[in-house]
Amino acid sequence: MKFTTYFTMNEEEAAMYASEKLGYLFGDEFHLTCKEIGDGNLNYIFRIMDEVSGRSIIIKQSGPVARISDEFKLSPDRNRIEYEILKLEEELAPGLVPIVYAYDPIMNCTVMDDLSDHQIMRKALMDFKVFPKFAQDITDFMVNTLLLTSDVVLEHKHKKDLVKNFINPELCEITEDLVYTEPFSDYKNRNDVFELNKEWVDEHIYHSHALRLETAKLKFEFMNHAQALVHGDLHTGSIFVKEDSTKVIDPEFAFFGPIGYDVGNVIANLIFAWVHSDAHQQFDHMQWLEDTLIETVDLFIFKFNLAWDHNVSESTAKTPGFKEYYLATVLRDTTGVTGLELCRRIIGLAHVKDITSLSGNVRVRAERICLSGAIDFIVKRDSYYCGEDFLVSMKKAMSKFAREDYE
Ligand code: SR1
Ligand code: MG
Repeated sequence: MKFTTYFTMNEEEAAMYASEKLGYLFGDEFHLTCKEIGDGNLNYIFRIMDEVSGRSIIIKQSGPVARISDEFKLSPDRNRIEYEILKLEEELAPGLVPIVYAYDPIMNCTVMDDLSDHQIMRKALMDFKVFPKFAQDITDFMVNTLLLTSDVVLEHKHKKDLVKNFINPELCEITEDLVYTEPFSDYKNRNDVFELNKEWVDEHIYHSHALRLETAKLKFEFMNHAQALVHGDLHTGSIFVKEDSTKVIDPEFAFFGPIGYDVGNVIANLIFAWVHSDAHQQFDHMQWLEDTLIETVDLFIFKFNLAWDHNVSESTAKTPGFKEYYLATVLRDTTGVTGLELCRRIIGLAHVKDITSLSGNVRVRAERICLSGAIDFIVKRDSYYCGEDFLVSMKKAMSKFAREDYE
């Protein structure tokens, strides 16, 4: 087997692939075994273990269709994008992404560090764990990968070359449909609304003209604002954590889009963890999440300001007042995207376990809290200036749905 023609591998074939192509990563003698460990919506993740050295690596292979549904036919070029972005992100935000070793454009796979000493953040938060360095790390990651790939810092022709290289139409289309369009109209009939919330969603979401209008504006912002190289899917399932380490994975949705897309995704997914902890009445964990949410927004603003002053190279961007204007638009987009992500994970096709692990009226209440907060984030996105503003909205949303009424 020479792996000269593309096919989707099984465990045995992935082990053979590693023996044939990646032996140099293991030393003179090796005995490789393989397990497929992917639980995401799109790709196959093979963990290759060498029983001689104890070393392990990951091979991530893209198939021609998504795992979640073969309705999504996707270019395997997403694997190249992921490989190239992980290399760039390691330069911009060292230590915050896995190291990549190889990319194979025939088999459409990328080889990278095995992070099995870390845990997927969503799962860890659902087990009520806390990560004291998270807000510091994720804001370093976002400020460095986002501001430093924008026109504020990069030479414009270089930036436009990057825009060309990271054009990602098929994965952007998924986001345009699943995040910006379907949750507010269900025109493709793919939404998956929890039975007990169907009427509520119909009344408060599908029948809201204000929401339809504001999400249309946000969608065109996403499609037309090539502001910086965004990760494009920065939820807690794309983040590995352990107590003293954070690693951002899975940047296959990356493209040049609005900075707020990444920041809003992080905030929304902290909110999912928060309602999950609330549903389990884990009040200490909720408090940690509240502090982390506030710290994430406020540190992002603080570091963005510092990084701007330190790195701005564009002459007009140095005009007094421009930084404040620019940051205000980033916060406005962040707030809108927080609302979009909250809606689409509850109404749309792709859910999150923080919510789906709940049942009955407890889930009904958790969903309504998220959706009610989301409506404010989308419609009033101009009036959020700091972390506390986000928390105030979510607490207001929670106070509308008394726990006793949903038992
Ligand atoms: C068809 S892909 C569905 C979702 O999974 C990915 O992780 C992205 O979040 C996408 O929207
Ligand atoms: Mg992913």
